[in-house]
Amino acid sequence: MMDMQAVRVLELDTGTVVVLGCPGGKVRVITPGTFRTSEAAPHGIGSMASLPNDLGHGGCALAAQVEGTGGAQVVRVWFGTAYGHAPRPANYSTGSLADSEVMCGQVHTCTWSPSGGFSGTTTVALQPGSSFGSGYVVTGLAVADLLPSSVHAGDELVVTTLSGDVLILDPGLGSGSLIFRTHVVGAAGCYNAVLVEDTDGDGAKELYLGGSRGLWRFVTPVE
Ligand SMILES: [Ca+2]
Repeated sequence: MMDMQAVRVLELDTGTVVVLGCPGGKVRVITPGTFRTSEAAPHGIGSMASLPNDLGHGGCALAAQVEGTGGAQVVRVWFGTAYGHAPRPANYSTGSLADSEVMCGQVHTCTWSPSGGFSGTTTVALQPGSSFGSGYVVTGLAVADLLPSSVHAGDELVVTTLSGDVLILDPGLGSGSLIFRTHVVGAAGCYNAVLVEDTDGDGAKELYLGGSRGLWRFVTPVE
C-alpha cells in the first residue's frame, strides 16, 4: 500500500492544525472548524492557508513540528519534491547539461504561525556537483533527535529518495548541513516510510526505512 499522501497533524496551544504537502508543489495549513454540538449551532467553517510560492513538482515527503512556546509557537515544515523548477537548458539540442540544469530532488523548509501565516523558505537542491550529492525524487522526510549530541546537537532531518539515497541533514538546511550520506539498493522511504525510534529500549534511537527491497535498520555510533 503506497500513496502520496503527505499529512501531519500538530497540536498548538491555539488548537489543532493540519499540514498538507501537495503533489503540485504547495504547502498548506488547515485550521479545522468547530463541530456541531447542538441543533442551534451549525458546524464552524475552518480556514486554509497556502504557501505563496510553488516549490516544484511531485511533492510527497513531509515532516513538521511545533517550535517555541506560548504566543511564540510556530510550525516548522519540511517538504520534499520530485524535482524543482529548472531553467530550459542553454544547449539543450546540441550540448550536455550543466549541473544546475539537471532535474533533481529538493528539500524545502518554512514556518507557519496562527498570527503570522507562512514565513521564509529555504531550499536545498540535490544537484550533481553540490555538497549534498545528487538525488532524484525526495520520497520521505522525518525530523528527530537521531544522532548522539557528540556527533550533532539537537534534531536531525532524515531525507530519502526514490533512487535509494539516505541523507542526514541539519534541519536548518544551511550550506554544509550534510552530516551523513549513504545509499541503499532500490527506493528508500516511500512515502514517508521513515521511523526514528528506540525500539529495543537501550536509550539509543534507530532509523528504520521502508524500501522497495525490504526494511532497512540503521543504528547510531553509540549503539
Ligand atoms: Ca536502540
